[in-house]
Amino acid sequence: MSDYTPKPQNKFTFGLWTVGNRGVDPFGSAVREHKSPAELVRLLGEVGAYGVNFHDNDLIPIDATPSEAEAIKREFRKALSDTGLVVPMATTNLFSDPVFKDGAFTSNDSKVRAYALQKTMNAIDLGVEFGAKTYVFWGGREGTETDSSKSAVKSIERSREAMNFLCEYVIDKKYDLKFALEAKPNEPRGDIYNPTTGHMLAFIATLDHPEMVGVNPEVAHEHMAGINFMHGVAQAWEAGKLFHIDLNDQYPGRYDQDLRFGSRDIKAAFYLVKFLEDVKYDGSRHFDAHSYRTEDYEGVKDFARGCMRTYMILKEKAGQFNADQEVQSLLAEINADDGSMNQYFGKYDAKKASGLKEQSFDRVALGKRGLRYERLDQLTIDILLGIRK
Ligand code: GCO
Ligand code: MN
Ligand code: MN
Repeated sequence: MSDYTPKPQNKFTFGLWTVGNRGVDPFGSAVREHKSPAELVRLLGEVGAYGVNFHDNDLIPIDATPSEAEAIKREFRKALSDTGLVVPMATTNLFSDPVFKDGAFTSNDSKVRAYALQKTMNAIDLGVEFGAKTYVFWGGREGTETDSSKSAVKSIERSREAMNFLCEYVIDKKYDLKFALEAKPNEPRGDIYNPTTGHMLAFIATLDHPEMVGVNPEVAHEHMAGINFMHGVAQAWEAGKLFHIDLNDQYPGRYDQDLRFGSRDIKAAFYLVKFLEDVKYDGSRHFDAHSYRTEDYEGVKDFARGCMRTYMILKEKAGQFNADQEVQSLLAEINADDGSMNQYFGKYDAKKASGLKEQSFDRVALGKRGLRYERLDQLTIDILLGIRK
């Protein structure tokens, strides 16, 4: 029997807002009582998490007085040291307050844009105070319901200006902090700018300090857009931009569900975990999800334990896949290469190009070759369903 107890090296983290989610939805009010940040840290300690992340206002309410803020921080710090939990990531709430109803960095109102910058600088200070090394930006309100209201180009320019300003702030303060931008196609706005991880990667390349900025892809967000999450993660990884990751689950074509990791699409979750483990991604495995509205706090613990357990089971399955003789011999057969084409690959030169133009190919024979992907996929399914030893 394998041991699925979470270990610090798994780097499993949760946001205060995830286990602290009280089940409010557009049709109903809270079903779980409020718990303080310190209480939530203790809950996470109990289930074996490694770290906790927060929005500025998860920790300190937006209207708290300086002395209230100090008291909350003291209690939170004590809970961290009692449980051994760390704070690897922090972020800003630029979406809940009515001031952000038309966006923060992309608002048409210059006072709102300036306030958003001020709030973010303060939130960065708070995150750094607790040791965060990654700072996430999720622009939930940076979008529109009607495109009569804003210029899409101007909004990208405003987003860029804000990111450039905040990168300089971090440099100026000599903070050891990098930014991770999180895309989402919609919700809460009708449409959100930079809707996918791919859009974010293109946006980052236009910044003044692209080396400080990467992405925080989220399973649910890419599934809402109907695209393959692992492919986006792989592209970010290949570009050296996978700074953080938000794990959860989601049925495509629905509202933002934030389901327990791996509870909906086991196969997609498997390929994702296999990817992260194969490339030795060493960042946080952050669960940005919440328990069903049917649950009390015992159910919230079941939810949190379930996210980590499923990850570890899938990690074990990935190891099994990699060690499976039949899988590996099929992969070897599929990738068999006699090296005869090597002369044509790599950097272009005119001799290669003319040589390649002379080469004759048996197109019909090449097209007839069966690739055995049905067998390979069934072996994958057998591994996932636990019948292959
Ligand atoms: C969502 C987002 C958020 C962000 C969080 C961190 O769909 O609501 O995923 O949970 O991840 O604000 O920036
Ligand atoms: Mn989300
Ligand atoms: Mn998220």
